[in-house]
Amino acid sequence: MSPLPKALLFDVDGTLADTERDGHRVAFNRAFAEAGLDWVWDVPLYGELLAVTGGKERMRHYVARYRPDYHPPVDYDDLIVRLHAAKTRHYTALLAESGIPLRPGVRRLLEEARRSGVRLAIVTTTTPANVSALLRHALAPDAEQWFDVIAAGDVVAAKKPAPDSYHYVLRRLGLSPPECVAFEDSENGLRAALAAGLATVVTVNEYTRSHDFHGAALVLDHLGEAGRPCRVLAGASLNGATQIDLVALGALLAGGYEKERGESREAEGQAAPSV
Ligand code: XBP
Ligand code: MG
Repeated sequence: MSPLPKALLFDVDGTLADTERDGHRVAFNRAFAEAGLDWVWDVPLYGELLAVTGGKERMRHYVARYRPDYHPPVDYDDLIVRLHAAKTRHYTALLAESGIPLRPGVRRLLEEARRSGVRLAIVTTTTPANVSALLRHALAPDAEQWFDVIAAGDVVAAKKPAPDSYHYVLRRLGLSPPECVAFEDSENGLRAALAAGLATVVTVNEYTRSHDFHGAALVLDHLGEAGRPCRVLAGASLNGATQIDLVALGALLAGGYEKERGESREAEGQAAPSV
């Protein structure tokens, strides 16, 4: 059997839980309404806005790209900060009230990793308070302690698709890329993880299904759990397995992934190694 990975690095929004459409988007709209702004982010528009990571950056992008009619006030920078703080308040309240469940297989894999001594980390562009709220409400009251490192929000200046947050986490863990597996749901996230040299498993969602996931070790509908088999959309064959576990991830790392990934950059569409 191949050695198990030493750590699993998880993105949050879209990967641990489907938080964007019914969580972040709703919270942004509540913050805008509260501030008396006529900014309304419907479901399709929000899909376009997700191209920009980070809530503050996303609001600025919306104004620049979609609202030529809006004349920013002199204290525009402060306004963005205030709106973002209000949005965080609404988002965390929403998680506490209605909750957003973890995606299939997430709890199973996290629990398996803990039992097996495989370390866990979070690598996200979302605000730290949002991560705490999601972990507490969807996973367990003490779930923040499950993770050795939580890199969130402005911990690095350059957000995904820059690899900086992954570099930060690898440094803090004291591990090298071939010892770890990253989990992402979006093209921006995948680019960040690949640029840090990490084997990456992508679980798509409604917003990211049509993204370009070239270079991913595996692209799945979800991680799979009992009674809910996962489906491989691209990449390694699972040889009949119906869920991603540590043995499958160890095999993925041992399968000459680095070599294959280098080659696959030249040969568009090349299959990743067989798990
Ligand atoms: C998702 C994001 C975040 C959230 C909003 O990041 O891009 O910006 O949509 O969060 P990831 P904030 O998938 O890497 O977790 O408003 O707190 O920035
Ligand atoms: Mg994501």
